[in-house]
Amino acid sequence: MADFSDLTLDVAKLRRDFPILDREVHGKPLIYLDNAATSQTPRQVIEVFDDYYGRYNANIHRGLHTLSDEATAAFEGTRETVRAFLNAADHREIVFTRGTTEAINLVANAWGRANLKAGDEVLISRLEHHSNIVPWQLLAGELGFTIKVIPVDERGVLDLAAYRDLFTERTRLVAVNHVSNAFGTVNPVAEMARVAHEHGARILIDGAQAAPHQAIDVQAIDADFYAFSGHKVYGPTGVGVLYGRAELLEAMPPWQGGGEMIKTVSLEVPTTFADIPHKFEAGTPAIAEVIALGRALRWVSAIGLPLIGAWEARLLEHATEGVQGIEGLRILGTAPDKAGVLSFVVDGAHSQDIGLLIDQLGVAIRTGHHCAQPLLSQFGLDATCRASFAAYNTPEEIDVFVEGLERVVGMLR
Ligand code: 7TS
Repeated sequence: MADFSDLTLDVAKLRRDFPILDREVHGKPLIYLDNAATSQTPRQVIEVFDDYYGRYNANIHRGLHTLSDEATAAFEGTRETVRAFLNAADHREIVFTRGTTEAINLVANAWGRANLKAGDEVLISRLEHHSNIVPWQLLAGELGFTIKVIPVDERGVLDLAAYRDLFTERTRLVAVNHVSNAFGTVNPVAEMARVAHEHGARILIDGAQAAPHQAIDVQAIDADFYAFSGHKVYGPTGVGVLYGRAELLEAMPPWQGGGEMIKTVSLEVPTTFADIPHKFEAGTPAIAEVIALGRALRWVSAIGLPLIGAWEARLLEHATEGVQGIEGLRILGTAPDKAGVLSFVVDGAHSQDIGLLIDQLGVAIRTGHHCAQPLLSQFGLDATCRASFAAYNTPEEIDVFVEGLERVVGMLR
């Protein structure tokens, strides 16, 4: 069994922050191992909604009354929290979106339309989530640029030599995830950024699976764009972040038009736009969700991402050891640098059946293609089972999961 004794995480105390962990599923204590899809929410974050709607619900930036001032201060205060969380140089580089998906679509539509044309090349990887594939395909269909794909090896590791060879003088953008949601591979994004910049290309990093597990430093990575979602980092759904280098955001045209994103609107002379980041935040945003995201990031930072990452790595080690004894089980994704994701298939047992049966034991795992069909197809698969870990998971929960999996597989094979 993996040794947890050197880690100072007080997991019993931390679990008391999560009301949902007290519930039962099918009469069994919930064991929640679908954190890569959505992590659970601590009460400190849930309380933000009561506080906001009970005390200072008002539209922001339109002020001149106390409630609006308070809401605006809390909303804009979160921008500084996010700036610090990503170690961005300037809070104006933080744009609030609905999530990672919307952040990538924003870059595709605003930066992409202004900077990509027929004959240009965009590099993505075979590890991508559909949300970092389809926006580029949609735009390529319109603008006529080419999408080239960085290959992965049998471990789920990107082939960096092939990556370097894919660059030509027409390469404009690399769009790649920091951590793969399907296999857990951690990609060397700082090195990839260095290569991209050497070739005069920009790099967008999908950090949806990285932000919950490791400290992010967009300046150290030298990222041009970095995206993540609130609901995977102990925050609410409906909110996410696009980090963009200030000079790029400033040069980009707006994507969506509406209130909040303008300086002046005229029917006679051209409308002028707000400064960054507000130029990219048309309409009333998810105010309570943004403020709650800030609370979630402070909750995470108080525990510390290095400790959370180390804890999850130990859980992964423990789970990997545990499932290896199960006959017919094959782990997908064996990269040396891996986040807390355990993807597997079992010969003779359908992934969906495993997921349904283990749910009867109170264990929530994910089954399916994980929105990474191109990756799974390389392995001749259309689905895997995936257990993914968070700070509140325990070695005892992993033991229940492994024993349950043994039973379920025994029933199915
Ligand atoms: N990128 C990655 C790497 C992801 O894992 C996900 C969501 C997204 C983008 C999209 O994030 P959203 O918040 O905009 O939806 N991944 C998963 C998953 O693995 N299972 O459910 C959602």
